[in-house]
Amino acid sequence: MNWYEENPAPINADLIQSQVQSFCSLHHQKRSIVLVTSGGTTIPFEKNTVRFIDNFSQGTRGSASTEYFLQDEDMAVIFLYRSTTLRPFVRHFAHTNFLEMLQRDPQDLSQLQVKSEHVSKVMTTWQDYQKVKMNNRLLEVGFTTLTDYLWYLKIVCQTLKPLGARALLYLAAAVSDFYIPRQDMAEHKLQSSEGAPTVQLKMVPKMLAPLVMDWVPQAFVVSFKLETDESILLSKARKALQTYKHSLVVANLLESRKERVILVEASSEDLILMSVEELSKGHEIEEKIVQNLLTKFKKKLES
Ligand code: PAZ
Repeated sequence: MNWYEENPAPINADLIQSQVQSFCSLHHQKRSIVLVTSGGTTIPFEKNTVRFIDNFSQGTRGSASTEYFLQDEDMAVIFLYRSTTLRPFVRHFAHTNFLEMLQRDPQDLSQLQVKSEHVSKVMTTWQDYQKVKMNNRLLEVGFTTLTDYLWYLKIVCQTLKPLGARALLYLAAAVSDFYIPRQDMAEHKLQSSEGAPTVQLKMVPKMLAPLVMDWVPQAFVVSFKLETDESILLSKARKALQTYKHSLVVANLLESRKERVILVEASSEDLILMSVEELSKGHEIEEKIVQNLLTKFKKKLES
């Protein structure tokens, strides 16, 4: 039995399918479509979930990259993201209490206005967002569990297949390698009175294999490799490329992921670095990653 037979689709799978289908039909003739995955998946312990295994990913990479892809008007983005993590545009206010950004309008006390110190940032972000919204170039699909993520990933990929080489996959989500099969999950909240549970995790099948071979065989597929031990990072990235034969692996270390990444291709490597000055001015490494990838993607498309 394959993983999809063992794990039933989420109840809203048909709705997601029809949203993705309409989005792809809208852009099919004129644009390339990028699937950006972002944030981490959860592994629930119980069917009525109270506890779950999670991971660190905040969705900075995915949400920031989405904004840079959207700066190119030839691109539309499907943003498949962990529901509680950062989203493009609104991320700029994620650490601000929005009630503290507002005040009464002195001319009309029944109205609220944005405080002067926030106006410039709110205005530029709002304008960037409006530009994208006007052409409907962003579709956001939220997931929580590994099961949601793997089902939506398949649905999106199969819908992108007809775009051929005009589909770009940017798989930055931190997807669990282990899961608890549904039949082994408790129905209700695990009870401490029954003692510490023994949980046997199973390996999640590597979906990059069917994705590259069957779901989107002509797409430009970029996967990410995260490690904490620098000595194994490049060899693991190269191994992934050899195994799955996709376009490129972005290799990064947990500690330095905002300052340094390596784009690994079959016969070359590009080191992308941020200087202290660039970082202090608020520049983001995702801008350089996306520019580099778009150049490669367009070159392949034209060849
Ligand atoms: O989401 P974030 O900005 O906090 O982190 C990004 C990242 C490290 C999850 C991403 O760059 C990445 O490497 N994703 C793949 C992780 C993996 O190897 O499974």
